[in-house]
Amino acid sequence: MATKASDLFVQALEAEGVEYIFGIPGEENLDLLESLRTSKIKLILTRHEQGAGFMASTYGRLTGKTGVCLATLGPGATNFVTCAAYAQLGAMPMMMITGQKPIKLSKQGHFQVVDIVGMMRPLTKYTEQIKSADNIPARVREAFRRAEEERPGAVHLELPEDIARDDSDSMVLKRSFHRRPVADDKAISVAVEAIRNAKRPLLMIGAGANRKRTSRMLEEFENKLGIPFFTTQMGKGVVDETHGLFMGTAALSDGDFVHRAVEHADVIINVGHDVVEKPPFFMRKGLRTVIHVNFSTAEVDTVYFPQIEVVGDIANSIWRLKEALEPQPHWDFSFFQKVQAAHDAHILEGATDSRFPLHPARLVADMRSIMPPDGIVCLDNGMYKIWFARYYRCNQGNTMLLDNALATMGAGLPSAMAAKMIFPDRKVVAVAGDGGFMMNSQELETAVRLGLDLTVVLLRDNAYGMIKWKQAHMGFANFGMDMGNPDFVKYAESYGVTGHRPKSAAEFATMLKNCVNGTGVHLIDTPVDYSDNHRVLNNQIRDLSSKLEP
Ligand SMILES: Cc1ncc(C[n+]2csc(CCOP(=O)(O)OP(=O)(O)O)c2C)c(N)n1
Repeated sequence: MATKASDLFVQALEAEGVEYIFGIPGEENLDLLESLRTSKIKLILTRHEQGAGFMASTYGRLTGKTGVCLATLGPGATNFVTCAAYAQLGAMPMMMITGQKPIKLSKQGHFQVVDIVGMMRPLTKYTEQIKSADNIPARVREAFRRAEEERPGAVHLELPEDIARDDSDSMVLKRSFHRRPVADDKAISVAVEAIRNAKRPLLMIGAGANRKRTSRMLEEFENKLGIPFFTTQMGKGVVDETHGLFMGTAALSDGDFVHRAVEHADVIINVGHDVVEKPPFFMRKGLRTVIHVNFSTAEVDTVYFPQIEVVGDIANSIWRLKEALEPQPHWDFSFFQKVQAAHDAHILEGATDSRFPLHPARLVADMRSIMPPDGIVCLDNGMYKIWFARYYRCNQGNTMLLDNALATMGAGLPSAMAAKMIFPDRKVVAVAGDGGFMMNSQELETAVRLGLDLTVVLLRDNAYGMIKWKQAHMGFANFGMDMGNPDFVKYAESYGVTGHRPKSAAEFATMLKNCVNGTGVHLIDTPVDYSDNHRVLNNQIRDLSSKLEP
């Protein structure tokens, strides 16, 4: 019996295991919406397509399954642009569904018509208009396959109104089971040889290692071999950062403690890094060997051209490297230990600073002591990201959701909402600046409507702080950075969110604890003191790290 195309589309989504669709429909999606109404899939209505796209991306990031979002044609679809880039650069499996005017015969000319498939081409792994109802099962299956396959990313399907209304005899295609290919034996033995012969090997963990199974393999590798490790921002938590071999997170462009260790290493085992995430500049011709351990070959760049590549499932590669290697008596980690001790002493500074407005290091220390090991902190994009990346120690992967790929503002709150929906039993906090928060603050209404237990920490400096810091660092006068703000407590309350405003650092810590352990949506509006940015993040680090001698 023939099936209506929009029903077939929804059945295909169900066959992929889709639980939620985040979005805002338009009239061109109404057939699809009607098919969704009677399906098992839950529609999560948001207040801006950007909120929906960020939520779908975070769903993909945290589950490894494609997060799905929906918008209408034209203006709805164009609002997805930033989210497409966010998922694509951040390697998050995410699918956008958009509507379109009838393609066979439209009475409305070009009203609201934009070439969305063309617009999505540079932003996605796969973008197609569905031109026939019969193609729906294959298009949907292919979109999911591409979104989830390493390296994961964004995909897009456009379902025109008239096609959605057609009938088809096609049948939904089931997901097929496959395993990732593993690295070649020769590549493993070349890498083993290089690591065995190294004098000062160092391990770097990047975003691509933040996958199921890889954490356990890396932890076993570390425990057996004792090679010091550091992470990129998006590799945080893959191995517990309270591990005795953790050297820190590369959060600044240069001059940090971690960079001194990198300069000193003769072999770097680079697990899951990709050039989208600003790496420490470790390529030095003839000075050290870089071993690229990843799902795919290295994208060649002026900052990255590894000499050895181990390409295949990362967890399997790490396991085989671990099995083939034994700790070597000639490995010398003494300088790394010096760097680690200096770094550890340095990041204690500020943790108990009682100044108010709040010192960022104190904020991070309080957050760490209040959040349980599996608690999730979702950062928007701003100055505090550097402080969190350097100072916050993650115990598990994906417990600090930050975006060091597109590095967009506006994703903190929607990401936290998706995290809470996926893990209702875990504590979730969003941290945002007054700039980034206001880019998607309307999603507070969605959070309240969904009945989420969530805390938003809003850092108020009445400025685009991070750029202000860079502007000052470049010796420019303060210009174009300062703005005013609404009364955030009243603003929160108008959404049904409980608003708080501390008057001291101690009060902030108590408030944060109560909010995290409470129910409902809470917003803590706290002023932040960024006056130490320059002293600590520029001068002090450079001073202290440059004094370290091998
Ligand atoms: C969508 C977007 N617009 C602009 C930028 C550039 N940018 C990066 S950080 C930043 C300032 C962020 O200000 P705020 O959210 O208030 O946080 P703060 O740095 O003050 O803590 C800006 C404008 C960006 N990354 N993303």
